[in-house]
Amino acid sequence: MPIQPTPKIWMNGELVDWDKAQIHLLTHTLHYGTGVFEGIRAYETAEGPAVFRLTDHIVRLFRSAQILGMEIPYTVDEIVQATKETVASTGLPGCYVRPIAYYGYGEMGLNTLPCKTDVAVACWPWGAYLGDDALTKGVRMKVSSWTRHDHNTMPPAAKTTGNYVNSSLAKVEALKAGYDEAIMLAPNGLVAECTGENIFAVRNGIIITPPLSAGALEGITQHSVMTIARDLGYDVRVDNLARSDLYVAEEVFVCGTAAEISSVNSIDDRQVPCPGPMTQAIAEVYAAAVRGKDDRYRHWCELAV
Ligand code: PPE
Repeated sequence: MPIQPTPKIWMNGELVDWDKAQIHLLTHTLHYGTGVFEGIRAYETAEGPAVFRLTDHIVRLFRSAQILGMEIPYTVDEIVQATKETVASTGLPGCYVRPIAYYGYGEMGLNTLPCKTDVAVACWPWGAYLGDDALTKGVRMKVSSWTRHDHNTMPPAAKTTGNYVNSSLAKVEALKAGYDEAIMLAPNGLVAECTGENIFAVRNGIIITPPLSAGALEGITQHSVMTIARDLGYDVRVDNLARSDLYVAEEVFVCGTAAEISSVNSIDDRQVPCPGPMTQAIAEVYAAAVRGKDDRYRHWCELAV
Protein backbone atom coordinates (compact mmCIF):
# COMPACT_ATOMS: atom_id res chain seq x y z
CA MET A 1 0.00 0.00 0.00
CA PRO A 2 1.41 3.43 -0.90
CA ILE A 3 2.47 5.58 2.06
CA GLN A 4 -0.16 8.08 3.19
CA PRO A 5 1.63 11.38 3.84
CA THR A 6 1.27 13.28 7.11
CA PRO A 7 2.00 17.03 7.48
CA LYS A 8 5.51 17.03 9.02
CA ILE A 9 8.70 15.04 9.48
CA TRP A 10 11.23 15.85 12.21
CA MET A 11 14.73 16.23 10.71
CA ASN A 12 17.80 17.16 12.73
CA GLY A 13 15.94 19.27 15.24
CA GLU A 14 13.04 20.76 13.29
CA LEU A 15 9.70 19.78 11.88
CA VAL A 16 9.80 20.17 8.10
CA ASP A 17 7.00 19.73 5.56
CA TRP A 18 6.57 16.10 4.44
CA ASP A 19 7.46 16.95 0.81
CA LYS A 20 10.57 18.88 1.86
CA ALA A 21 12.01 15.97 3.89
CA GLN A 22 14.51 15.13 1.13
CA ILE A 23 18.04 13.76 1.26
CA HIS A 24 20.90 13.75 -1.23
CA LEU A 25 21.56 10.83 -3.59
CA LEU A 26 25.01 10.48 -2.05
CA THR A 27 23.65 9.85 1.45
CA HIS A 28 26.11 7.36 2.94
CA THR A 29 23.48 5.04 4.42
CA LEU A 30 21.66 4.69 1.09
CA HIS A 31 24.79 3.08 -0.35
CA TYR A 32 26.08 1.00 2.55
CA GLY A 33 23.11 0.19 4.83
CA THR A 34 24.79 1.98 7.74
CA GLY A 35 21.69 3.30 9.51
CA VAL A 36 19.76 2.32 12.63
CA PHE A 37 16.03 2.65 12.99
CA GLU A 38 12.96 1.91 15.07
CA GLY A 39 9.35 1.02 14.43
CA ILE A 40 6.87 2.26 17.03
CA ARG A 41 3.11 2.60 17.16
CA ALA A 42 1.04 5.40 18.62
CA TYR A 43 -2.49 4.42 19.65
CA GLU A 44 -5.62 6.35 20.48
CA THR A 45 -6.23 6.41 24.23
CA ALA A 46 -8.84 8.19 26.34
CA GLU A 47 -6.28 10.92 27.07
CA GLY A 48 -5.12 11.37 23.46
CA PRO A 49 -2.56 9.67 21.23
CA ALA A 50 -0.01 7.69 23.25
CA VAL A 51 3.20 6.20 21.93
CA PHE A 52 3.54 2.62 23.11
CA ARG A 53 6.79 1.99 25.03
CA LEU A 54 8.35 5.01 23.33
CA THR A 55 11.31 5.34 25.72
CA ASP A 56 12.13 1.63 25.41
CA HIS A 57 12.20 1.95 21.61
CA ILE A 58 14.45 5.00 21.69
CA VAL A 59 16.78 3.29 24.16
CA ARG A 60 16.99 0.38 21.70
CA LEU A 61 17.76 2.85 18.88
CA PHE A 62 20.75 4.05 20.90
CA ARG A 63 21.78 0.46 21.62
CA SER A 64 21.70 -0.33 17.89
CA ALA A 65 23.88 2.74 17.30
CA GLN A 66 26.26 1.61 20.04
CA ILE A 67 26.66 -1.78 18.33
CA LEU A 68 27.26 -0.08 14.98
CA GLY A 69 29.71 2.36 16.57
CA MET A 70 27.56 5.32 15.56
CA GLU A 71 27.27 8.47 17.64
CA ILE A 72 23.83 10.04 17.81
CA PRO A 73 24.17 13.78 18.45
CA TYR A 74 21.08 13.90 20.71
CA THR A 75 20.06 12.40 24.02
CA VAL A 76 17.43 9.68 24.42
CA ASP A 77 15.17 12.31 25.97
CA GLU A 78 15.56 14.67 23.01
CA ILE A 79 14.54 11.95 20.55
CA VAL A 80 11.64 10.94 22.81
CA GLN A 81 10.44 14.58 22.77
CA ALA A 82 10.99 14.83 18.99
CA THR A 83 8.88 11.71 18.49
CA LYS A 84 6.06 13.06 20.65
CA GLU A 85 6.12 16.34 18.72
CA THR A 86 6.00 14.56 15.38
CA VAL A 87 3.14 12.29 16.45
CA ALA A 88 1.20 15.29 17.78
CA SER A 89 1.78 17.20 14.53
CA THR A 90 0.01 14.51 12.49
CA GLY A 91 -3.33 15.28 14.12
CA LEU A 92 -4.01 11.53 13.90
CA PRO A 93 -5.35 9.50 16.84
CA GLY A 94 -2.75 6.81 16.10
CA CYS A 95 0.01 6.09 13.59
CA TYR A 96 3.20 4.17 12.91
CA VAL A 97 6.41 5.98 13.87
CA ARG A 98 9.80 5.55 12.22
CA PRO A 99 12.83 7.16 13.90
CA ILE A 100 16.04 6.69 11.91
CA ALA A 101 19.66 7.70 12.50
CA TYR A 102 21.85 7.59 9.41
CA TYR A 103 25.07 8.81 7.93
CA GLY A 104 24.05 11.63 5.62
CA TYR A 105 25.71 13.54 2.81
CA GLY A 106 29.38 14.49 3.00
CA GLU A 107 31.53 11.38 2.99
CA MET A 108 31.64 8.28 0.84
CA GLY A 109 33.55 5.07 1.35
CA LEU A 110 33.38 2.43 4.02
CA ASN A 111 35.16 4.36 6.73
CA THR A 112 32.30 5.76 8.77
CA LEU A 113 34.55 7.50 11.29
CA PRO A 114 34.38 10.94 9.61
CA CYS A 115 30.63 10.66 8.90
CA LYS A 116 28.08 12.93 10.52
CA THR A 117 24.90 11.30 11.88
CA ASP A 118 21.56 12.70 10.81
CA VAL A 119 18.37 11.85 12.69
CA ALA A 120 14.78 11.92 11.51
CA VAL A 121 11.36 10.84 12.78
CA ALA A 122 8.50 10.21 10.37
CA CYS A 123 4.91 9.08 11.04
CA TRP A 124 2.24 7.66 8.82
CA PRO A 125 -0.90 5.55 9.16
CA TRP A 126 -0.03 1.85 8.82
CA GLY A 127 -2.73 -0.82 9.07
CA ALA A 128 -2.51 -4.51 9.90
CA TYR A 129 0.97 -5.66 8.86
CA LEU A 130 0.11 -9.31 8.19
CA GLY A 131 -3.49 -8.72 7.09
CA ASP A 132 -6.70 -7.75 8.86
CA ASP A 133 -7.55 -11.30 9.93
CA ALA A 134 -4.02 -12.33 10.96
CA LEU A 135 -5.09 -12.89 14.56
CA THR A 136 -8.32 -14.78 13.92
CA LYS A 137 -7.46 -16.80 10.79
CA GLY A 138 -3.71 -16.98 11.27
CA VAL A 139 -0.90 -16.65 8.76
CA ARG A 140 0.83 -19.31 6.64
CA MET A 141 4.53 -19.50 7.42
CA LYS A 142 7.42 -21.00 5.54
CA VAL A 143 10.87 -21.73 6.89
CA SER A 144 13.12 -19.63 4.70
CA SER A 145 15.91 -20.93 2.52
CA TRP A 146 17.75 -17.80 3.70
CA THR A 147 19.65 -18.11 6.98
CA ARG A 148 19.43 -15.32 9.60
CA HIS A 149 22.77 -13.57 9.83
CA ASP A 150 25.28 -14.65 12.38
CA HIS A 151 26.41 -12.42 15.28
CA ASN A 152 29.82 -12.09 13.65
CA THR A 153 28.58 -11.06 10.21
CA MET A 154 25.69 -8.64 10.75
CA PRO A 155 24.77 -8.40 14.45
CA PRO A 156 21.05 -9.25 14.56
CA ALA A 157 20.71 -7.47 17.93
CA ALA A 158 21.18 -4.13 16.15
CA LYS A 159 18.22 -2.86 14.16
CA THR A 160 20.38 -1.63 11.30
CA THR A 161 18.98 -0.77 7.88
CA GLY A 162 21.47 -3.14 6.20
CA ASN A 163 20.24 -6.11 8.24
CA TYR A 164 16.92 -5.92 6.45
CA VAL A 165 18.34 -7.13 3.13
CA ASN A 166 18.26 -10.56 4.79
CA SER A 167 14.64 -10.04 5.89
CA SER A 168 13.53 -8.77 2.47
CA LEU A 169 15.06 -11.76 0.67
CA ALA A 170 13.18 -14.11 2.98
CA LYS A 171 9.91 -12.14 2.87
CA VAL A 172 9.76 -11.98 -0.92
CA GLU A 173 10.70 -15.65 -1.25
CA ALA A 174 7.84 -16.60 1.10
CA LEU A 175 5.30 -14.35 -0.64
CA LYS A 176 6.25 -15.65 -4.10
CA ALA A 177 5.79 -19.22 -2.85
CA GLY A 178 2.26 -18.32 -1.68
CA TYR A 179 2.96 -17.94 2.06
CA ASP A 180 2.37 -14.89 4.24
CA GLU A 181 5.66 -14.71 6.12
CA ALA A 182 9.01 -16.47 6.56
CA ILE A 183 10.64 -18.03 9.60
CA MET A 184 14.39 -17.54 9.73
CA LEU A 185 16.74 -20.14 11.15
CA ALA A 186 20.08 -19.24 12.69
CA PRO A 187 23.28 -20.62 11.11
CA ASN A 188 23.12 -23.49 13.66
CA GLY A 189 19.68 -24.46 12.34
CA LEU A 190 17.65 -23.33 15.36
CA VAL A 191 14.69 -20.97 15.04
CA ALA A 192 15.67 -17.29 15.27
CA GLU A 193 12.64 -15.15 14.41
CA CYS A 194 10.61 -13.96 11.41
CA THR A 195 11.47 -11.24 8.89
CA GLY A 196 9.84 -8.55 11.04
CA GLU A 197 8.52 -10.33 14.14
CA ASN A 198 9.61 -12.48 17.06
CA ILE A 199 8.11 -15.95 17.29
CA PHE A 200 6.52 -17.94 20.12
CA ALA A 201 5.47 -21.61 20.23
CA VAL A 202 3.44 -23.42 22.88
CA ARG A 203 4.80 -26.89 23.69
CA ASN A 204 3.31 -29.01 26.50
CA GLY A 205 1.51 -25.94 27.83
CA ILE A 206 4.70 -23.85 28.06
CA ILE A 207 5.14 -20.70 25.96
CA ILE A 208 8.62 -20.64 24.45
CA THR A 209 10.44 -17.92 22.48
CA PRO A 210 14.02 -18.17 21.17
CA PRO A 211 16.83 -16.30 22.96
CA LEU A 212 18.74 -13.36 21.51
CA SER A 213 21.71 -15.67 21.07
CA ALA A 214 19.64 -17.50 18.41
CA GLY A 215 19.72 -14.29 16.34
CA ALA A 216 16.45 -12.70 17.39
CA LEU A 217 16.00 -8.96 17.83
CA GLU A 218 15.32 -7.98 21.46
CA GLY A 219 11.69 -7.36 20.64
CA ILE A 220 9.75 -4.88 22.72
CA THR A 221 6.46 -6.58 21.82
CA GLN A 222 8.12 -9.89 22.74
CA HIS A 223 8.85 -8.40 26.16
CA SER A 224 5.29 -7.05 26.49
CA VAL A 225 3.91 -10.46 25.51
CA MET A 226 6.08 -12.28 28.05
CA THR A 227 4.98 -9.87 30.79
CA ILE A 228 1.29 -10.19 29.89
CA ALA A 229 1.51 -13.99 29.56
CA ARG A 230 3.14 -14.33 32.98
CA ASP A 231 0.52 -12.01 34.49
CA LEU A 232 -2.11 -14.34 32.98
CA GLY A 233 -0.47 -17.15 34.91
CA TYR A 234 1.19 -18.88 31.96
CA ASP A 235 4.59 -20.53 32.11
CA VAL A 236 6.85 -18.55 29.74
CA ARG A 237 10.41 -19.53 28.91
CA VAL A 238 13.16 -18.21 26.69
CA ASP A 239 14.62 -21.30 25.09
CA ASN A 240 15.77 -22.72 21.80
CA LEU A 241 13.22 -24.03 19.33
CA ALA A 242 13.87 -26.42 16.45
CA ARG A 243 11.69 -26.18 13.35
CA SER A 244 10.09 -29.50 14.34
CA ASP A 245 8.95 -27.90 17.62
CA LEU A 246 6.90 -25.53 15.47
CA TYR A 247 5.39 -28.39 13.42
CA VAL A 248 4.01 -30.11 16.53
CA ALA A 249 3.24 -27.02 18.64
CA GLU A 250 -0.13 -26.55 20.32
CA GLU A 251 -0.04 -22.90 19.23
CA VAL A 252 2.35 -20.67 17.31
CA PHE A 253 2.14 -16.89 17.16
CA VAL A 254 4.36 -14.03 16.07
CA CYS A 255 4.58 -10.50 17.42
CA GLY A 256 6.08 -7.15 16.58
CA THR A 257 5.17 -3.49 16.69
CA ALA A 258 3.85 -3.49 13.12
CA ALA A 259 2.37 -7.02 13.20
CA GLU A 260 1.09 -6.74 16.80
CA ILE A 261 0.07 -10.32 17.68
CA SER A 262 -0.71 -12.61 14.77
CA SER A 263 -1.55 -16.28 15.05
CA VAL A 264 0.06 -18.85 12.80
CA ASN A 265 -2.09 -21.53 11.18
CA SER A 266 0.63 -23.55 9.45
CA ILE A 267 4.37 -23.91 9.12
CA ASP A 268 5.67 -25.52 5.92
CA ASP A 269 2.09 -26.76 5.30
CA ARG A 270 1.86 -28.53 8.67
CA GLN A 271 -1.34 -27.24 10.29
CA VAL A 272 -1.24 -26.08 13.90
CA PRO A 273 -4.38 -25.28 15.96
CA CYS A 274 -5.35 -21.66 15.29
CA PRO A 275 -6.24 -19.30 16.80
CA GLY A 276 -5.04 -20.87 20.02
CA PRO A 277 -6.62 -19.97 23.37
CA MET A 278 -3.38 -18.68 24.90
CA THR A 279 -2.64 -16.56 21.82
CA GLN A 280 -6.13 -15.09 21.97
CA ALA A 281 -5.97 -14.35 25.68
CA ILE A 282 -2.60 -12.59 25.33
CA ALA A 283 -3.72 -10.66 22.22
CA GLU A 284 -6.83 -9.43 23.99
CA VAL A 285 -4.81 -8.00 26.90
CA TYR A 286 -2.22 -6.55 24.49
CA ALA A 287 -4.95 -4.77 22.48
CA ALA A 288 -6.26 -3.19 25.70
CA ALA A 289 -2.76 -2.36 27.01
CA VAL A 290 -1.66 -0.41 23.91
CA ARG A 291 -4.83 1.69 24.14
CA GLY A 292 -4.28 2.54 27.80
CA LYS A 293 -7.26 0.43 28.87
CA ASP A 294 -5.42 -1.84 31.28
CA ASP A 295 -4.14 -0.12 34.41
CA ARG A 296 -1.39 -2.71 34.92
CA TYR A 297 0.33 -1.49 31.75
CA ARG A 298 -0.60 2.21 31.72
CA HIS A 299 3.05 3.17 32.24
CA TRP A 300 3.80 1.72 28.76
CA CYS A 301 1.60 4.40 27.12
CA GLU A 302 3.53 7.67 26.74
CA LEU A 303 1.19 10.52 25.84
CA ALA A 304 2.22 12.45 22.74
CA VAL A 305 1.03 15.80 24.08
N1 PPE B 1 12.39 -9.02 14.69
C1 PPE B 1 12.59 -8.26 13.59
C2 PPE B 1 13.55 -8.72 12.56
C3 PPE B 1 11.90 -7.07 13.46
O1 PPE B 1 12.10 -6.30 12.40
C4 PPE B 1 10.97 -6.67 14.46
C5 PPE B 1 10.20 -5.40 14.33
C6 PPE B 1 10.79 -7.52 15.58
C7 PPE B 1 11.53 -8.67 15.66
C8 PPE B 1 9.87 -7.16 16.70
O2 PPE B 1 10.36 -6.09 17.45
P1 PPE B 1 9.40 -5.09 18.24
O3 PPE B 1 8.74 -4.22 17.24
O4 PPE B 1 10.32 -4.36 19.14
O5 PPE B 1 8.43 -5.92 18.99
N2 PPE B 1 9.93 -4.97 13.02
C9 PPE B 1 9.55 -3.61 12.79
C10 PPE B 1 9.74 -3.22 11.34
C11 PPE B 1 8.79 -3.78 10.36
C12 PPE B 1 9.01 -3.18 8.98
O6 PPE B 1 8.54 -3.80 8.02
O7 PPE B 1 9.58 -2.10 8.84
C13 PPE B 1 8.19 -3.28 13.35
O8 PPE B 1 7.41 -4.18 13.69
O9 PPE B 1 7.89 -2.11 13.48
